[in-house]
Amino acid sequence: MLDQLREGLKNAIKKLIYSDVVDEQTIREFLRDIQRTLLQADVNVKIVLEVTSRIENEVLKNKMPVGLSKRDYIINLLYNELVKVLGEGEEIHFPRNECNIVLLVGIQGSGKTTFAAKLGKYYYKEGYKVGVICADTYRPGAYEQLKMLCERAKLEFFGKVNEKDPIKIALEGKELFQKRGMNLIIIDTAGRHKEEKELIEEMKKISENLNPKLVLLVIDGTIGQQSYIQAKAFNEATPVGGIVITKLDGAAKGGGAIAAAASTKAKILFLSTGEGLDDIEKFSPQRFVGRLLGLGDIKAILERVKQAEIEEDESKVRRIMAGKMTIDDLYDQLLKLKKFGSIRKILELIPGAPEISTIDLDNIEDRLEKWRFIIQSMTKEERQNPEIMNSSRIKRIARGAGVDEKEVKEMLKQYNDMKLLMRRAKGRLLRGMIR
Ligand SMILES: Nc1nc2c(ncn2[C@@H]2O[C@H](COP(=O)(O)OP(=O)(O)OP(=O)(O)O)[C@@H](O)[C@H]2O)c(=O)[nH]1
Ligand SMILES: [Mg+2]
Repeated sequence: MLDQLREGLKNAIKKLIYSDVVDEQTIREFLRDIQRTLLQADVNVKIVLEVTSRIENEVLKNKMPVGLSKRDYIINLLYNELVKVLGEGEEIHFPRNECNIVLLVGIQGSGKTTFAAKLGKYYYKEGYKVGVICADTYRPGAYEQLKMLCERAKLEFFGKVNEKDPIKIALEGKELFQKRGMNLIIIDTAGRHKEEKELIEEMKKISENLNPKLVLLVIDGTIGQQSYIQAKAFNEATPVGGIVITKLDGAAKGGGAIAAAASTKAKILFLSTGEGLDDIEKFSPQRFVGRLLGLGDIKAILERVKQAEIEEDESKVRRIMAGKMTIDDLYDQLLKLKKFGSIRKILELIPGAPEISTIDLDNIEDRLEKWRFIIQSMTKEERQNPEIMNSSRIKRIARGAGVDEKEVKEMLKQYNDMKLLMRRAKGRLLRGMIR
């Protein structure tokens, strides 16, 4: 389901995972990818911008938790934001000793009638005594359709072919089912009317007269943008307690789901994923977003990436040993020091490298944090060719990083020492490797 949205999100994530460095530019690009994907999936612009700007603020302003890679951190933020939009609220509960009334509303063709039977069957299997009422007096054939579905689902059904007042039918049905000791009554309503305004007005009246425990707004998952407006209109007439998204099996873009949930603050409670009576599932935002982001796949990707990083590391080490080291390489190696011990390993490879003592490997962790800011304040060109560094550049970088110029110089010295060391060791090292 929601193939396009899922593909888009997955591709954005993949790109992030496979990018060389996760810098501000990578992050902005990632957020743009996410925006494009959500917009293509018909998520409302306002919501898209809210989601991405919250992620951006978190990533760019907050300090990242230790022990988490930036990539994981960002993916995690995206996951949390999407879950938040889809709503985390309390579960619905129908007390068994009460007569719970559920009113289904929504525009024509959204899937109300089908869902009435599905929902009935769902709770029937949970041991509820379920009665279903057809209060759609507008659509020809609505009565027959629901009656047939209820027969298939083995549910009690009530309706009146010749009665034109839906409130009368609903009240009569309610009374009958109450007498029979039902503890769940599901009311199907009309979806078409001369005008949407009249439809909404009718829903309001039914709701006032029946006093339902829950008003469920049924939304077609394939309609996109409109669902935002629709959900709002229904919600203003009769406060929607929950949302059902249907037709998620087909070409649904899914953005409607996200939009509708966000516009009413009502929780999505059920998904409908096919025409069969058992194609219904209880909605869990965590599971839904997990599926959208393909979290299973992502874990595998992360594993593969780790492997790729090790391999890439080896080629980098070779480059460094050839004396072609950039500031990025230096920083990368220092970062990996904790994980792989690369630098130490390289140094150990060098027979009797007396220069080791000039590189202070001890307080490296404290300084790394500062260096991160310094390196982030450097331009790409400066990182690739630190030779171009001069005092005005150093001044600018120090200001940008919020450190003393001394520290910038110190980092550059460290870089030069390291590079020199590598160059000097190159001949010996290569001979050593050949041996
Ligand atoms: N593929 C798919 N089709 C569905 C789903 N739910 C409903 N449908 C189909 O959508 C069409 C409309 O469904 P109904 O249940 O009649 O919709 P409704 O909201 O009652 O429509 P009105 O009574 O006209 O307002 C029917 O052909 C259903 O079989 C679903 O989850 N997946
Ligand atoms: Mg119907």
